[in-house]
Amino acid sequence: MGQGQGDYRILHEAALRDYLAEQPDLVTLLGAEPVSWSITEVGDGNLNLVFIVKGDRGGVAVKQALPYVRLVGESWPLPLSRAHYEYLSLSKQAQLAPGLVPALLHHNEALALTVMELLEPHIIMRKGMVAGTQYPRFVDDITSFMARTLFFTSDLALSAAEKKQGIAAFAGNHALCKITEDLIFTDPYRIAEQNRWTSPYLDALAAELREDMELHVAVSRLKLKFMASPEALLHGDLHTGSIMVTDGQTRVIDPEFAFYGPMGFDVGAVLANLLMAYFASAGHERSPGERQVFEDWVLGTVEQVWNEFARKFLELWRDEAAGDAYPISLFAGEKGAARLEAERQAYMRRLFTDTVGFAAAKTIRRIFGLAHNIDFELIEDPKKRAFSEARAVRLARGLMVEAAAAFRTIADVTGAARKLRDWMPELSG
Ligand code: SR1
Ligand code: MG
Repeated sequence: MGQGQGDYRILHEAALRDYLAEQPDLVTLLGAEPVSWSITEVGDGNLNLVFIVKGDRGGVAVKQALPYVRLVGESWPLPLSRAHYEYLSLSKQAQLAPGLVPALLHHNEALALTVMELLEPHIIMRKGMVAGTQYPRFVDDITSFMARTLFFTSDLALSAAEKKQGIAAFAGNHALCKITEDLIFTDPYRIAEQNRWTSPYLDALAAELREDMELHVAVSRLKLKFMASPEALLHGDLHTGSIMVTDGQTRVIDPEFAFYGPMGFDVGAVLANLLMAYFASAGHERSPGERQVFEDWVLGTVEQVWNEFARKFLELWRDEAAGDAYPISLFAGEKGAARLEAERQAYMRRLFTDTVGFAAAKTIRRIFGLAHNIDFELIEDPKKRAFSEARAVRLARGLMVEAAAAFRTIADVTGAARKLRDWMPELSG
């Protein structure tokens, strides 16, 4: 901390060892023999370097932002400041949702480097779900994380001044927002160099999406909401690759896309990634019985995530509303209390509609955009993969275009997903 700008350099193994050896607290944690520490680069995300460092006393995870998008290379520069926003949001999340994010051990602003608790034996949830694993703590933990981080950074909990300071603190993270604006809300619906899909099987579907004006209107409304609705501090990239799990623990990682945006973007990200795991399940090696059990668990989880999130969010609103929105003096007496409660229910209906729309956008981008996910990518047979993807797209189109009219409850969403389980789309090629 307190380092000057311009001191940035990429720390590969030897330089990282030397750097960590100069941090007394980390040496105490790892063990006094830096030369014996094992250092392994394990980053499999799209943007950064991630190292696991282990000594004879303990281990840490080290994340360093690269000055470019790792997935693409140096031709796509990206500000190092994202490490600052990640550190800032992790600190806030630790305060609001204790025990649900990794502990922060060290941060160097100039090196865009953060040292965190090593999460072991946790694995990336997406990998576990590809293997068909169920996570019993997930619903309770992720709904606490979302309800608390979203509620306590919103106008329902904060004064107008505090809220605006929060918005200002994250406003500089616009390069990361721009990635989302382009890769999620724009490119999949037009010809873009970086798009890809399971060709030739989805060629016709990709072309249909580019001509589908109802869809273009719906996704543009969502894009506007994303850009112009600073409701709360979002994680900003809350997919199952940003969640690490064991049977008994859940930790949310990687909030470098954090900014003040619409709450439904985070909740929709979680639901989308569960729904994609559901559709991908048909393409993975598992017996019919195992498949059924896993898919039932996933759809049950989709329902519980929304229901529990809504319950916890409303409970916070009823018990801990200290913000400048909905002044209590305007809702005095029994009549006022009843009217405010009706308004809370209306607020949640709007949030549900946003959530459903954002879930759809998050799904379509993983099938036609630049960054795909292993749920589908690890289905080796491209035709099987295309069937799973086409089913997910069919649901997503309905969710996006008919969000308010046809999907009023979470059971409407899971019911539609269930109906598409064995649907055989016509594929190109
Ligand atoms: C160029 S970055 C591509 C994607 O990786 C991140 O995980 C975000 O989802 C982003 O959209
Ligand atoms: Mg990430």
